[in-house]
Amino acid sequence: MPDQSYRTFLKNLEQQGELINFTKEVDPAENMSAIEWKAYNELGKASLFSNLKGHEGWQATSQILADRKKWAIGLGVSEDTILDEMSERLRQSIKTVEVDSDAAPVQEVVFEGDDVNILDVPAMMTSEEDGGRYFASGMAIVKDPETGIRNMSVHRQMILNERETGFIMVPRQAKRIYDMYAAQGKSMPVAMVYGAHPAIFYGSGFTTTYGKDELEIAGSLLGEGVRMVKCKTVDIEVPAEAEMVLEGEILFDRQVPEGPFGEIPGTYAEATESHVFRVNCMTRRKDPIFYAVHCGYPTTDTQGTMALGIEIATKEQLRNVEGGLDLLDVRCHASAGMMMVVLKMRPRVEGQAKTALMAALSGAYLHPKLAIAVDDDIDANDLRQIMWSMTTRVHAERDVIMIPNTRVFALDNISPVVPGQNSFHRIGTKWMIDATKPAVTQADERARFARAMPRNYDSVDLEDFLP
Ligand SMILES: Cc1cc2nc3c(=O)[nH]c(=O)nc-3n(C[C@H](O)[C@H](O)[C@H](O)COP(=O)(O)O)c2cc1C
Ligand SMILES: [Mn+2]
Repeated sequence: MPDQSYRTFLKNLEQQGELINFTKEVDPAENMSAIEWKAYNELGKASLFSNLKGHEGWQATSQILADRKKWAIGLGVSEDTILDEMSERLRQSIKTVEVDSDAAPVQEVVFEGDDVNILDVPAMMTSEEDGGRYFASGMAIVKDPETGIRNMSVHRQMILNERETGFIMVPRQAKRIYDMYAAQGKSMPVAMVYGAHPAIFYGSGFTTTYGKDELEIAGSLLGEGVRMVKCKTVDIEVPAEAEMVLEGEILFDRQVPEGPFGEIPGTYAEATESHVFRVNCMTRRKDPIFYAVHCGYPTTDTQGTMALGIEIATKEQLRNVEGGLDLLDVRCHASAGMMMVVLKMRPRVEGQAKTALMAALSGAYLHPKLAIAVDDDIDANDLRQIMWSMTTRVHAERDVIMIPNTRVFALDNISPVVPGQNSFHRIGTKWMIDATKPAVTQADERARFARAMPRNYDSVDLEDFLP
């Protein structure tokens, strides 16, 4: 029976030297964010904090899924083949299974009503201008009131008081379901799940067609059904091996001021009005580990998670273009705040890179607005090589193309908000850069665009000569 817990994944990260266990006292309201951000961006490591000021009995983690290496550990796949391996698994769909409460560690401890106090949870003050402490790792499980079909997605929550948080819904599937409840004058029942297996977190951040249960997507990544347990106070099931669940509702009749918040592009979402999540019950493990997702300036888990979703969806999207391309890699760079995607490809004919780029800008996700195609001799994960291609292989007049007045990512501050709409509807310019060499028509000219690499680059091993 494969493990479905969050904590075993953390152990695996630690065993593989990917995680730092911080034992000195850290304060989630003051310095935890800077520590975990630096631990990842300067040392490449995930963080576990076990000495948290004011949060006795809790541990917290951050930056555990910020790159492909950590995702590969989480999903038990090889980093080199992760996109294809995941696409393959995602073609299946594995139903959840239900277990009893006593087989569900997430219900070891239960607090109901006024005994609930979410201020106990070691949520961070993340970015400098944030409006408060946030939960950013909560996976909302809700049900379509007509069909009962589940939806699971991640939503940021500014902590308001012991039993309430904000709840931000970009107009996607959870919002569509909320609108159905609200139209009947009802609040939307919801179970918020924190700290689950990476396959489950991946499912929550992944965009597919409406009506597809993200928990079955998680099952396909796990290779078995996610074990679920019935909630205590709402008619919703939750992953039994999670760390914490907050059961409650999104109120239909109240909005509150929320934000600002450092968001996925690395800029702030302005203070706005937010829906309200009211907690009626908290269940958790007896020794809970909180997943303190860092959302803000890259690189963080937020970009790392969405990147992997965008990469896989883009690869799928390109599958049918011109009957199949020689596509070698797809990279959605965290450093560009999810808004840039790089295609590494071998164009077979002139113009093919541009066809691919158009498709890459019209996929399941709105985030990418800049798409760049590079050749097979370029590492699509290396920004230096990408920049080099953009100067030596791009004749801008011919190879840079802009498509104005297109719909772009809701949080892309540089793109104007559609007049009369809320700030999540933006119109911007998508652009593409064909940084591949001129293709076969000029085969005799290819040497002109080759990388002038050092003599015997491949056979010389620096190690042999180091003092
Ligand atoms: C860490 C993290 C935080 C997120 N925060 C939000 C949020 O506050 N609001 C939102 O609408 N989407 C947020 N998302 C994106 C959604 O989870 C994602 O788009 C998801 O696929 C939507 O689910 P759906 O396809 O069922 O609508 C977040 C994603 C991640 C990984
Ligand atoms: Mn969905």
